[in-house]
This record gives sequence, structure tokens and C-alpha cells, in this order.
Amino acid sequence: MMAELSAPAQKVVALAGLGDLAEKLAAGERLDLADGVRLLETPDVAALGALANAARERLHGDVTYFNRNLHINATNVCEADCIFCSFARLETGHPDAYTMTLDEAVGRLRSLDGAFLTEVHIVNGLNPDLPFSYYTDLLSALKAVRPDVHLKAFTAVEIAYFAEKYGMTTEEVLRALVAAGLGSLPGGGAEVFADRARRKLCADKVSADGWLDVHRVAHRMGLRSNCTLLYGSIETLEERVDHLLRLRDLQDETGGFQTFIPLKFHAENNRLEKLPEPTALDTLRLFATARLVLDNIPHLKAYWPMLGTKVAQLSLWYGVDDLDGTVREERIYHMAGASTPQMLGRDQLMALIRAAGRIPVERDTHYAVVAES
Ligand code: V47
Repeated sequence: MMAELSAPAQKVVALAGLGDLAEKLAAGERLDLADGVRLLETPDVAALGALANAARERLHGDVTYFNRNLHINATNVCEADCIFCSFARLETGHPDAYTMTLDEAVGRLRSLDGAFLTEVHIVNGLNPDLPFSYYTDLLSALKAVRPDVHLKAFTAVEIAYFAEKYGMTTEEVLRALVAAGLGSLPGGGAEVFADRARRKLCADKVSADGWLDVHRVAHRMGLRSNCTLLYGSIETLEERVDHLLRLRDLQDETGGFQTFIPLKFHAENNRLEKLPEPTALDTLRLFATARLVLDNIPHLKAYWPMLGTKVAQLSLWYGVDDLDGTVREERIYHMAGASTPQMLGRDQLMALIRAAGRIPVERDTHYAVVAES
């Protein structure tokens, strides 16, 4: 079910030829593959935005969440050979490869010198030269410095890699990480689930079913997680919607996803350099379609370091209710050509949200409201 569309919005939607989908949504019916593709193809992005905004306002009104977080990418050494990636280096010893010592990684948190934050987000390469204790020690050392901070760490691709490399089940890996301080999983590594695209983009990392299964196990253990789609490289519109539907199916089963984050493909310094990047209109269409198809995932997040602050701000009228975050230092997209700043302060984030006519609310990882500190 959606919020009522205003009479002028109903007119715009009807003129765009989307009246039947508006009726379907108003009746609480779910969108299917063909519906999703129609939305992604519509030239009338304003009409699509009106539909998505109604769904967004039904869930969250004018509230737009943000959080204060720190990103750590502790190593870029990675065995996987994903053709879209500008961050990874295949081997330790490559001139651009790095692996932080635990002191260096924890120093990133320590150097904030007590500055307020609620979350550390950690995503790494699949490094063949590290023992499992590197990751558990990293989590416990971060917790020792700031016990109050939530650790959202390791994509499902990393978890699957740990299970295989260190001879454990997914559940054993997750139990050991939780014992060391893990609080939830980020949504990265999903890329595109469809076989055709996945074989081209990232043939040698965990399969779509493997990715989904790590999240299934995590959700059954009571952990929450996020999910993503890498859009705008070689995938078709059908493959984008297929990806959304597979996420929706798992969410029906477990209810453990908090947030969907579409990740916009950046084309510099990787093997897809010749591809044009998605336009702002493609981005708005995808966000709005995701809001409407993913009727069971509560939050839709715009990750401003990859979208740019202007498109991220605009997205707040195309389904988005969450702007990630202060971030502080981002490597994955900046190595792929993102020209956004490395961090936004709390005041800047709040001003950006207010200027869009929305209400900023600081959240923690589980969307509890954080009182001003
Ligand atoms: O899995 C890599 C993507 C992801 C490129 O859960 C690229 O809150 C675009 O996990 N162009 C990692 N994308 C990032 C990630 C994440 C980010 C923000 C929030 C959350 C969350 C999770 O980055 C990878 C991959 O899909 N990526 N290279 C590129 N050239």
C-alpha cells in the first residue's frame, strides 16, 4: 500500500502511462519483472518520482536519516579479479598494494580523538596472506578503543572467502566474528546476481546464491545486514529488476535486511573504462524503481561519495530516506574516479537534507534515533 497520490500527481502518473501500476500499488499488489522494467524505461522520471515518493512518505514521512561513521579499508590485496574494481591489487608486494597493521587500522579510530561516531564500516579485499586472527583481532582491538561503537564489517563475499580459506562453516565464521565484536554485515559484493552479468563482472568470487546464503545464515543468527546492486556497467534492465526480486524473496524469508544501497558504477582505472557511467536520470529511475519493488526492505540509502552530493540530495524525492554518512575516508570509489569529498560533517549533511525540504534525523546502525551529543 502507498500513501495517497495527490490529484495533480495522479494526473502526471496517468499521462505518463503508469496509471495501471499506480492502481496495482494502491491495491497493495506487488510489482513484477515486467513492471520493474517498464519503470526503468519510463522517460517520465517525474511521474515515477511521484510514485516512489508516495511510498517513501508512507514509510518515513519527511524524515531523512544519516549517521556518523568511519570507513576503514584495511587491505586492498584481493584474490578476486572483478573487472569493474579499481581498488584491488592482486598480490602483496605490488607497488600499490597495502595491508594495514592492526595498529594502523585501529589508529584510524584512535586518531578521531573521541569525536562522536556510532559506527565503523569495514570492507576489504580477499587477502590470501592473512590469518583469520587478523580479522578477529581487528574487531576486538577496535572495540577495546571504543566499546560503544557498532562494527559493521566484511561483505558476504569476504565471509564466504573466510569460510572456504580457513575451513569453517559460514555460521562458525560469523560466530567467531560476533564474539570479537561484529555487529552487522554491510551490503557489498552483491554486484549483479544474474549469471550472464556475474560471469563477466566477477567470475571468480562467490556466486549469487552463495552471497544470498551468507545473509540468510546471518539473519537466522539474529544479525542485520544491508544489500546492494552495482548498477550501470554491463547489466541489462531486466537483470537489474531480477536482482531486486531476488533480494525481495530473501527478505520475505528472513526479514533481516535493513537497507538497500544501489552502488553507481565508476569507470576510471578499471577494465571497463570505456563504458559511459550512468546518467543522473538513470540513477533516479533506479532508486525510485527500487523503492517500489522492494516493498519489504524498510530503508533506501543514497551513498553520496559515489553519487555526488547533488544527485544524492535530489534522490530524497525519488524514494531515498537515508544518506550515508560522514564516512571520513573512502578508497573504493575514489580509486575509481569519484570526485566527491572524502567526508561530510554532521552540519553539512543536515544542511543538505534541510535544503531538500526534508527533516534530518541522526541514526545509529539499527536506525535508533541518536540524541544530540
Ligand atoms: O562490493 C567496487 C562496489 C562495493 C566499484 O552496507 C564499485 O552500508 C562502483 O560494500 N564502481 C563495496 N562500485 C562497498 C560497500 C558499501 C558501500 C556503502 C555502504 C555500504 C553499506 C556498503 O563497492 C563492492 C562493489 O560492489 N565497487 N568497485 C566501482 N568501480
